[in-house]
Amino acid sequence: MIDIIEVCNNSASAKIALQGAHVFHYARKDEKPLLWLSEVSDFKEGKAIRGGVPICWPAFGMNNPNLPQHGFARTSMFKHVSTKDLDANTTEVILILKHSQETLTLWPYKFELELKVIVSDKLTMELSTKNIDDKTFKITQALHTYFGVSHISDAKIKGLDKKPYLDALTNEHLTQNGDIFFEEEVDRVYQEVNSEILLRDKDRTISIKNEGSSSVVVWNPWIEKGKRMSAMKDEAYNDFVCIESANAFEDFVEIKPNNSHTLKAVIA
Ligand code: TA6
Repeated sequence: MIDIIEVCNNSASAKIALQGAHVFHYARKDEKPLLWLSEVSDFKEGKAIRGGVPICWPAFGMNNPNLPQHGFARTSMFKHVSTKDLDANTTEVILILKHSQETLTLWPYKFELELKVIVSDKLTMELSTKNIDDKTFKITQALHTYFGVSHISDAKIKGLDKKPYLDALTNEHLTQNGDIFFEEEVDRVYQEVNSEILLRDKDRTISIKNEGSSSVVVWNPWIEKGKRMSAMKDEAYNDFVCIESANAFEDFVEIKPNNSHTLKAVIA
């Protein structure tokens, strides 16, 4: 089993696995969870939890062929640094991952990766990368958030109109026209994103605001890919949409020695 940190305050509850500093539950008081979690997700060491907010780091996708898909952070054991009630409605949790012999073998740079989670009537996640090496390194990354929806046919995404995107299914570079609906597999990396995104569901609207990032990934596996995904029931594609706060592809981040970069997502 993986150690878990549980947070419950007057505003909301949350659960964070030490493995991957993986926020896998967040629900505001008297509301249904805002994050989707697979019913058949593993909570076994070395296996990424399916759902919640996997941390893709130090590479998004297969940007670095020497690393596993989406990097090694989501299957690495973070250390719990602190949990602090800032007030009756707000709790701050900090977790950290530092380089090790194992990570240096995969990725030859010394780093500190800190996740700060602030649980209130909003879910704030700040992923900070500090370069403690003597050479500059480049990362791509994402907070790969799985949002629960009432039904995929009810879901639509506003705020990416006119944004350029890479269609990962066809490798085409296109421009978004209007809202995003889901009637087939969608796997797109949007660039030049600098404003609020809204996920409209039947009975609620979720707001996503990012800082330190100008790329956003939108993904739903639909039927065929959904059947091929690990730790995911065949019908589960109906229940979630991934809207990922990212530094992906050309939105990569170069960090000099003793410098840091923070990717921040505020979900409300
Ligand atoms: O972010 C979208 C994506 O890259 C999809 O192509 C799909 O592979 C998804 O991530 C899940 O990847 P995972 O490694 O978690 O199975």
